[in-house]
Amino acid sequence: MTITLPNFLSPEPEKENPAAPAIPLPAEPEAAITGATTLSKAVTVPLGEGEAATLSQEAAVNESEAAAESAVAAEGAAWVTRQTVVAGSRELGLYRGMRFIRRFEETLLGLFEEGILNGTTHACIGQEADAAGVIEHLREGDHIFSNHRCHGHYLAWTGDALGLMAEIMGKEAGVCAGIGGSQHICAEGFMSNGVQGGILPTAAGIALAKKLKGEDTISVVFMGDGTLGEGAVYETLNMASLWELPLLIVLEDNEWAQSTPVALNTAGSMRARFEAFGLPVSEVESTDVLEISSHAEELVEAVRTTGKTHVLVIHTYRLCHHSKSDDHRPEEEVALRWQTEPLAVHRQRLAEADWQAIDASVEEELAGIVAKARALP
Ligand SMILES: Cc1ncc(C[n+]2csc(CCOP(=O)(O)OP(=O)(O)O)c2C)c(N)n1
Ligand SMILES: [Mg+2]
Repeated sequence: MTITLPNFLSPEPEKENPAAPAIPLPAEPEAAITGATTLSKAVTVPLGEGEAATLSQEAAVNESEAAAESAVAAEGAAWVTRQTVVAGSRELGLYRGMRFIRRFEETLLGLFEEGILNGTTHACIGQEADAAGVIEHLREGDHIFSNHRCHGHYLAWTGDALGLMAEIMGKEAGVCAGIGGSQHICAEGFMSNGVQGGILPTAAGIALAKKLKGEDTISVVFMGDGTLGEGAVYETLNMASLWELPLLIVLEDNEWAQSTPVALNTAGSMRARFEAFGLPVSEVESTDVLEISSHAEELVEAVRTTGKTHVLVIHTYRLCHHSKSDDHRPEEEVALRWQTEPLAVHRQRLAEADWQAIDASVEEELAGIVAKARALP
């Protein structure tokens, strides 16, 4: 079996024909499968059938498409954001992105029970707003590094749900030919690894490469609270600060590291650990995608313009078990946190008919993806 992985470092920016109004969407992964859904490239996703009551769908979609193109053209920017716009609305787009991640993972857990997945899997149920809120500010040429809990980050970045599903099923058409599984994904601008802390030096290395190449792209790494216990993290913080690397560290503090609560695992202040290395820290305790997004927007911009490392600490909560059936947390604690789960929080600002239409369209799309992935050799 020949495995060809995508070139991890983006190619040199296109220099020919600078006048062309090019909007360079990311290249399709080499093992691309037709039908893969794009969730969060700069695209518009129409709502499913039946929602026309509240939105003039086609008009809105056309409007948002035109707006996205003209904004890019007006700035002359050779990039677009990863923001998904559904029926002309960023807020609906964010909801769809999070809903898709949620249902993708719930579906995965069901498939795991069937015994048709390769290896293990860790869901980010409850943390979808982190992926959606941060990644909407990233753009072509940036690089994302993730960990064992990477599906949300991957889907928000690439939208390649079929590639990921096939990968976790161990199919050759998967994004890494079926050998990376749930935790070890390598795609254009994306890498995840299950070795706790191991991705931080890698993310810093890519940030250094960007700096040396004089790019204005950034490297973003997602890590968990329990990973603050890894020594490689602190070596990375030291170098990132000394060398002024264009790196955004996103710490998703979900209060638990597998079976250990943060209070038994992490002494002192998380913020102070980063500040000890002279790194600016922004902290948010929220499951509201818009609140997280506004912090992320500021920090992404700060990293991009100063070229220096910044840290975003998001205090959140994991609503599922650590992996498949391992949960050591008090039931009352988990039940309380379901009351502020990100989809419910964001739904409050949406019209019911709109989010219901999105839910229906996500179900339809996911069913198609699962069917296609099952049928793959
Ligand atoms: C070096 C290393 N040690 C142990 C593990 C096993 N392990 C996988 S996830 C995990 C807990 C991670 O906790 P945290 O960083 O808080 O991330 P979360 O699972 O909460 O998202 C552990 C101990 C590992 N993957 N790598
Ligand atoms: Mg944790």
